[in-house]
Amino acid sequence: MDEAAGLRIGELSYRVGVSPDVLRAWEKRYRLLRPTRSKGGYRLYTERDEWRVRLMQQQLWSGLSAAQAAQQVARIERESNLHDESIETPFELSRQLAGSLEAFDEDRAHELLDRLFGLHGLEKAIRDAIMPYLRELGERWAQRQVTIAQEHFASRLIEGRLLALARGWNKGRGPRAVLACPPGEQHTLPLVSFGLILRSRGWRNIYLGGETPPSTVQMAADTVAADVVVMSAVSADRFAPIARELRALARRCSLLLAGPGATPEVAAELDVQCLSDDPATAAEALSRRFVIEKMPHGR
Ligand code: B12
Repeated sequence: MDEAAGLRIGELSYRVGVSPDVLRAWEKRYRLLRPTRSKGGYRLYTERDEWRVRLMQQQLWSGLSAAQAAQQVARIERESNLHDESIETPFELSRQLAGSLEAFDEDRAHELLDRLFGLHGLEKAIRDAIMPYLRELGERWAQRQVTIAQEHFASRLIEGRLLALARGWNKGRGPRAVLACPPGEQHTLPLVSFGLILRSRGWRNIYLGGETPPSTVQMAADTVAADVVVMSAVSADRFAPIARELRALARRCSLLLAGPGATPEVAAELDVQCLSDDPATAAEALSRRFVIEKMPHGR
């Protein structure tokens, strides 16, 4: 992690979806952040500070009080003995994770996921370790190098971890996203990952999961006055049979399709926008389109 101080409070606040007031309070009460000062007296934060805030958020979402969460952050930082040269990269951790999951070693897999999230934060963990690992798992499954049992064990364990982080992701004041997969689609992991990154940027999620008919997605979107509805699928075949309903949905709300099934042909045919990036990049790009609140460059 880069230790050079550079982020002003407004930028840090934007990146993590936590208001400047709360960041200052965490600094004062828990010494969570250790900004230096610019010549003009502005607080300057490092990427390590950003990492601490993201970790703090994860602890809060798992139900801890702010004081307990800050203690956890300090403990993880101490135990991890954070030196850039000594920590494993997301790639290295994903290799070890693959080994433990294929050996059905649940405890070790959880330890490695703790380490991955703790050391690298949610966004890097998802983009640089979990997504590449899942892709490779699929390839190895297709080549019969891993069994269905191993693939199911691995994906269920990761799903459990991601959904545990999702607790309370509907709270707050940010824009609202309704997240669902169309009928026939059970591949929910990238959608949950996308929701988690949106959450880390202050969004609220209403998660409907796999196999959800568009009519009911519409009902949820109307009920919560959703800012966007995101539906993802691995194959365009999942969108084709419900084309009429999707067009109707797109007329009533801001519908975005995602995943390998959201091809340019599908976008053109349905006249709907598609998210073509990976979940972390797509969530970041989408949240940049929604300014949660004007954040002054406070001191
Ligand atoms: C885990 C997994 C499962 C789990 C899913 C658990 C869960 N809760 O999600 C289970 C066991 C249920 C499952 C079942 C099946 N699976 Co499966 N599965 C996978 C695996 C290994 C990972 C899926 C995943 O999370 N992908 C996420 C990333 C890794 O996928 P990606 O393609 O790289 O996506 C990139 C972008 O498209 C984008 N993206 C993708 N989705 C989204 C969503 C959003 C919102 C955004 C913004 C971006 C985005 O970001 C990614 C990273 O850059 C994949 C392998 C793979 N390559 O995906 C197979 C895979 C998707 N499965 C496959 C198959 C064939 C099946 C089954 C038919 C197997 C069977 N015979 O039962 C069933 C079908 C279930 C159904 N009806 O949907 C095939 C799909 C082939 C196809 N194109 O149709 C794959 C590709 C495996 C393979 N190599 O053949 N599977």
